[in-house]
Amino acid sequence: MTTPIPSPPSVPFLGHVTIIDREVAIYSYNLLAKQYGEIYTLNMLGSKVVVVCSQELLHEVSDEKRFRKIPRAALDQVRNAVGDGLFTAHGEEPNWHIAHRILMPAFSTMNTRNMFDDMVDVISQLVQKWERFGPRHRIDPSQDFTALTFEAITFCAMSYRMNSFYVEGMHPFARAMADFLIESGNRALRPGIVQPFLRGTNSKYEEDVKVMSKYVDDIYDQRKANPTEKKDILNLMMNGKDPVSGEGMSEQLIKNNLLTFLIAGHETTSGMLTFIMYYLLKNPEAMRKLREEVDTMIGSRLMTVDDVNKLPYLIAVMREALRLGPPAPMRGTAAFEDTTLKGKYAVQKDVPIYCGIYMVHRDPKVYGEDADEFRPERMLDGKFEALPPDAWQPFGFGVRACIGRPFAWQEAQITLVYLMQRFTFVMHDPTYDLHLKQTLTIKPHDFYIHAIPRTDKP
Ligand code: MNH
Repeated sequence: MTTPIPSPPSVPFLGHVTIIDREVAIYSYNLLAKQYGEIYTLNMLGSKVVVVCSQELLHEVSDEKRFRKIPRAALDQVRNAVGDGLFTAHGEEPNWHIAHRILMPAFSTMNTRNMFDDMVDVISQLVQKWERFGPRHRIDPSQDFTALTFEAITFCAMSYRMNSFYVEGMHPFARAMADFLIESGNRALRPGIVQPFLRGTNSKYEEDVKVMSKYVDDIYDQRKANPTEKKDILNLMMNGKDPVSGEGMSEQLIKNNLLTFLIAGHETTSGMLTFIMYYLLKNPEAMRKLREEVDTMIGSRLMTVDDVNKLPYLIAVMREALRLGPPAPMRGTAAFEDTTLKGKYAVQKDVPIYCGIYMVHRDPKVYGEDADEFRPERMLDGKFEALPPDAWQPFGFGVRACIGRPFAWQEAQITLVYLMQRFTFVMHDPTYDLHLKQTLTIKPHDFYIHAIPRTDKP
């Protein structure tokens, strides 16, 4: 016996697209979860999707024997720029397997340690900028963290300086990328027959792809012209051979993956850092504990690579911020065969299942009645390890999980230690309450801070 999956009322033809907020879609999905519970189904322009919102259901659909990633609506549009790069490839595309096998060792925790000095180089640029601006300058942390993470991925992985800290406002690449991602999201919610008429929008979209590709071509050409011995990720892509097929990566595949790393590798990490800054400023006790930990464990000496993963409260802060603010708030999967969830909700094969990570991270059955509160303590002292499976999944799952996790993890730790050692922070507007900006990822919107150089150095 199957039970029908709940569904909100809908309009003919468009189905439910009109009830999804154009600016911050995740607010709508979250609201629908509050109204309809842990599972609901929507009709998006004539195609059915199922949304799952609880740990139990996320755990069930995280079974790789029954389900596999499908690049869902907006992600499929991102293929317009990066094709079969790792992030957007369909699992069955051979190029995913080749790139995955060549690149996995490069992004390991061990190899990421080799990038420590290059990360510090980039983080020092941010520290200098904030020191020079001084306490009265209003900082847009999301913009400066985007410059930081963007510079980190190009410099550490490709030994290429974009010089993001030396351009006024947003870097041209970052701007083109943000606009490209927003329009990719809009396209997914727009009936296909409308698209050809949006001439202005379409030519801007193509222009943005060109701007991004121009940087990728330059990174590639420069390396071709000036080979180095450095074992960075770009060299690995150019020279590495797939241990299984013996094949290397073609020029096109390398470029698709370069652009993939530029896109997937910085918006998410800058979102994480911005969420952390917001939650620490909203929770002074957590800020105090973190500062105390950094002062006790590191003090005023320089951080070294051996300090990475050694600060438990810092790790708990990062986990808790990723719980409440998962930069990638949803991911898409689908069943190989017709199946039922919890033995009662029928789901046909290949029907997109949206995993509502943002909602699962607030599941009251797992996180209790104070699930909406920022409490790093719930991630400390073995409590994180004791969470039920898949209750915390900000980096995706299984073979298609995030390849850049060790990179982001190390980068965020160094950044936070450097900032804690050198500044205290205040919110520009103490009454600010979190609201989100969504492109492909989410991050705090209109959030500003001041960084005050510390005079009380331990
Ligand atoms: Mn990342 C996949 C989140 C940092 C490169 N990343 C994913 C997925 C999530 C994710 C979720 C799975 C998406 C899906 O199932 O469709 N990533 C993050 C977060 C951070 C992050 C929350 C930082 C915080 N990611 C990074 C960094 C890089 C990177 C840094 C690059 C250096 N991520 C990727 C790539 C994939 C991915 C590449 C696709 C992997 C694959 O499918 O083989």
